[in-house]
Amino acid sequence: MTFRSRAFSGVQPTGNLHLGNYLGAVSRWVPVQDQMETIFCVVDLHAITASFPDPGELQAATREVTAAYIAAGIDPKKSIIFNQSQVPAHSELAWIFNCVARIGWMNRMTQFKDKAGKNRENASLGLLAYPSLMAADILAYKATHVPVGDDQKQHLELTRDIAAKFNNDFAAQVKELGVGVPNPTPSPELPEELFFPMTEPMIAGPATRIMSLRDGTKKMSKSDPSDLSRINLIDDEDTISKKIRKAKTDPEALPSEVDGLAGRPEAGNLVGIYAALAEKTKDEVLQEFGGRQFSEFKPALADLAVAKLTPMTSEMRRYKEEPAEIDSILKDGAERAAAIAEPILKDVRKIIGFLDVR
Ligand code: AQP
Repeated sequence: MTFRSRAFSGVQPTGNLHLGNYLGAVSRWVPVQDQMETIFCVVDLHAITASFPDPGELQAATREVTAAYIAAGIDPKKSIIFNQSQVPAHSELAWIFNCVARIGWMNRMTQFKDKAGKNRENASLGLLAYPSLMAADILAYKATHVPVGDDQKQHLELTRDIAAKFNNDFAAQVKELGVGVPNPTPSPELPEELFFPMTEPMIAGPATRIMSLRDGTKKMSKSDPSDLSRINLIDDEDTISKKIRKAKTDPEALPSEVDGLAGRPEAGNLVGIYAALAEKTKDEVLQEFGGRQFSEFKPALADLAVAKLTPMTSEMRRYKEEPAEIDSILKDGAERAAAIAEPILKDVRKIIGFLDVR
């Protein structure tokens, strides 16, 4: 017996989805649907860790992110699509993982440091425990693969640390109950049988970290106060073109080889965006545009972005008029997700020794 190949990923329903979320995550999920079982979650429990959004806005954003998944090519028949709060296994396993993970591990997370800022004492406990909930999201399904952007690398390493500690701490019970799987890559650090897989990140391609259009050293992000820093998936043609026209650049022409992008973060970012949208490598893009000025490259990038993104935007607008359709997709997804997670949680309770009297 081996772990079944299964991918899990998600996006928070906080504000508008942007080009970084699309290129770094959602667009890359589409081909995975044909490679393995896929579960895509709208992670609303994560969306309350920084602060509680307005309830109506949280609901609207949950439907909007779901619409974006479908408009981007996630097929609700092939993939499970649901919102996290509807499957209690996430919260239950997260609590157990809070007791597996060490405070020191959490304190080292750079995303926590960034988001908590100087006022760490005042950040919610949920923000500190965010990576433990993320580990639960993945391992409640024993997911073997997680397609995400580069910024999630450290959280995925922590997921593996939690899985490794659980597998080691409970190795005897796992063996006794017969709920383990032979470790596919035997190592002295892990027992022969694993309960949780050692999940592999899927972080690849030219757009694993899309940067702000205003500052090539900062990640494109929903929480950047400047709307000009990002392209939102709901932006119309004119707005997309305007944002690309106004994007920060340098005075040099584009180089003919990727090495020439070193020390030019804004140029590197725009070439990366072009490459990802055109499904080409950065080298191929520079073969075409090397030696040309931004005054020529930016209009070509704007045309490409408009051609790629606006059909999706219209589809998202259509779904906005059909909230019942979205809700029924989420309901079906939550039932299918719970059917996978619940037996896994049942085993976890047995392994730990929670008395089952039901
Ligand atoms: N700039 C980015 N480039 C590539 N991938 C990105 N992702 C986010 N930003 C970029 C990927 O999108 C997925 C979901 O992200 P999330 O919604 O969980 O939240 P986030 O990473 O916190 O997104 P933001 O925009 O940066 O939100 P704020 O501003 O609230 O922090 C993940 O796979 C992520 O890698």
